[in-house]
Amino acid sequence: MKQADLIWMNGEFVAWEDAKVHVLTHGLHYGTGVFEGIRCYDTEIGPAVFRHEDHYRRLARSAELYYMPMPYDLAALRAATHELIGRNGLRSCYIRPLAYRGYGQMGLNPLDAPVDVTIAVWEWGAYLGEEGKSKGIRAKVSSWRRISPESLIPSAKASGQYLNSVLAKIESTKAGYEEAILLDDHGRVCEGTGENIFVVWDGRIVTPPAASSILDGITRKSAVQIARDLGIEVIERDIARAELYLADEVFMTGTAAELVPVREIDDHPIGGGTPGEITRAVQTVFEDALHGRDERYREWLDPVPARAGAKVG
Ligand code: PPE
Repeated sequence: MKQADLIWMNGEFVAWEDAKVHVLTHGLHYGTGVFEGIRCYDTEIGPAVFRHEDHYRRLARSAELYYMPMPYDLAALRAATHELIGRNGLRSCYIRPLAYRGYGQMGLNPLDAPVDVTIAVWEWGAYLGEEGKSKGIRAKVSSWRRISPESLIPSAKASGQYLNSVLAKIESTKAGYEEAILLDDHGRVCEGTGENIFVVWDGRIVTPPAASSILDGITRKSAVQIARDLGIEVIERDIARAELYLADEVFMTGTAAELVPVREIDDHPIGGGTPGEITRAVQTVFEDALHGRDERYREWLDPVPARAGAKVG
């Protein structure tokens, strides 16, 4: 990975190489952490964070679901992120806030362990490759099922929950695919390992409902709004596995991945095996929105204040 200079840890800016934790950190053993993935873009109005507050609101909800009191509020985390981007001298970056049960208490009851909060930023290019974004990726339906709401909380972005995604990712990578698609216990399509999924038939976009076993992605919400603004109908309903293979178009969305067309699933070419018209239309407006080129979506951008932009040290 590409290193930056400073990482924010519990209110302090520390050197990248000094941002360390004790080996008996609770979250390291039991996955008791919640996190976010956010991106800052070099936009027409300067460096700006995409849907900044929405991400920190989701972090707070994930923390609440795991009984984790957040020692910093949204305003403090937002300001810390701005300052961190500025002090690292970055114009565009990925932002990774993490709140986790720290050192001091072992055993499964985390309630007496401290809650530590860190924010890291670094330059992270196209998550599924530049070619994936332009030509589309190949995906495989995973043999691993998406975590169910009967045993975990699909809508929470919690560290331990990602073991499920990690298994699916390893399986699809070893099989030679760029991404996995996970189904739920009933065989309904859920999402990728780190992306939501959209399917197009007959000019309409279909995506699994927010209350299904998915992470209710912020990019997902953005894509839905953009599609509707383009006059494209978007329906939230369950999707069967076989429907994927017969789709005209499929695409995935996520902060890290952005909007990526899917050109093949389980060796079935999707549409003509190249990104379709609707995917392209939504992707183009989405990229414009991210970079501040579309006035309609300016409210999604939170500019990094100029004073935070001065590289210190
Ligand atoms: N589903 C999952 C399981 C998921 O992890 C993500 C984000 C999404 C959907 C899309 O959500 P949103 O980013 O709000 O549109 N995955 C994050 C972590 C990726 C990683 O490798 O780490 C991300 O994209 O930042």
